[in-house]
Amino acid sequence: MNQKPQNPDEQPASIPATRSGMVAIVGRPNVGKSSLLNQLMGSKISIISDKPQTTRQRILGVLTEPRGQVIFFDTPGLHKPGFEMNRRMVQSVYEAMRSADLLLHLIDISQSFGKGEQFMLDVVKKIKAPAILVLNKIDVTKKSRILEIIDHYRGQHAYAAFVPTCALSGDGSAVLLDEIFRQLPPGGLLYDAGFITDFPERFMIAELIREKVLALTRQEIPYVSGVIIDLYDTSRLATDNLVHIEASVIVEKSSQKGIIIGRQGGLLKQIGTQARQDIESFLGQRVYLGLFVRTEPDWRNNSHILKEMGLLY
Ligand SMILES: Nc1nc2c(ncn2[C@@H]2O[C@H](COP(=O)(O)OP(=O)(O)OP(=O)(O)O)[C@@H](O)[C@H]2O)c(=O)[nH]1
Ligand SMILES: [Mg+2]
Repeated sequence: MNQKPQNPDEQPASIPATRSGMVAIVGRPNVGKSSLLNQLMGSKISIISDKPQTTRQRILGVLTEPRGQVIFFDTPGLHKPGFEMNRRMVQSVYEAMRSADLLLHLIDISQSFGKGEQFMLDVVKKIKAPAILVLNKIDVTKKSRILEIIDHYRGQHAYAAFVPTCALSGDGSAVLLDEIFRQLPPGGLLYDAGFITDFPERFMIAELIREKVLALTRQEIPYVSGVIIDLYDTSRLATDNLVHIEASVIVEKSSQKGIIIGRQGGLLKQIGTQARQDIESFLGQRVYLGLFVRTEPDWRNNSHILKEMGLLY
């Protein structure tokens, strides 16, 4: 998965890139940004959950086609930050927006327009790069509302285009991709044609575990949980044909630890089984996964832990 960005002078002649650039996918939490990235990429790069604030940092996805290359940045949903972790999350959104050639401003059209949407819109308006308004979740919204919403946004910002999508099914993705290529500046490949993302395997494994924690817990647990990989050992593949992984789910209080472990360890076991299956298909290897739960009070303000999680540099 990881290959070094190529020297732009050494472009393969077989892929004549005509347009390329950075595209930041931005919006409020939970609107479907990561789902859309995965649809556009045709593979799972970014984890998804029904809880807000799932994505905690910028996630890179590089799509290479004969017509060019799109460097997508999936970003955390813009929200009011209460912890160092969240300040860092929000900062990463602004950084992605500032370096983008194009914004995909994603909205959930099944939700009514409120203060949060206005704030997001005001942020988009301040960015010089063109923006496409992506009206997501059309599957759960009346068609008549789509035109209404377009009218509302059109009155407030000069969007380059308006594209309705369903990031669950992929409806609208092809139209959106055409529009993205139309808006991008002419340019060659910025990464190798086979390059997809820049994350080390360890990070993706931690994310896959966190995704299961998010899916299987409720209330404050998704927000107070993080994952650290303690061991990633491929040296025993030759003897037992297993990649050995040990990981800790970090929470803030012992009561939360109890919830994640569950009755007789049931929930942790479920998290571990589901995560292991995903990790095995991601790595294409059989995996031994040892999962632990650790209490670290106030870890979301702890720069040492945030660094370990890759949320702070
Ligand atoms: N019905 C419907 N649900 C969708 C659609 N797109 C995404 N979802 C759901 O919306 C929820 C949030 O999706 P994500 O892709 O994680 O949203 P996000 O914007 O990346 O969220 P954060 O990372 O928390 O900011 C998940 O439960 C998705 O399955 C859609 O087009 N229709
Ligand atoms: Mg996300």
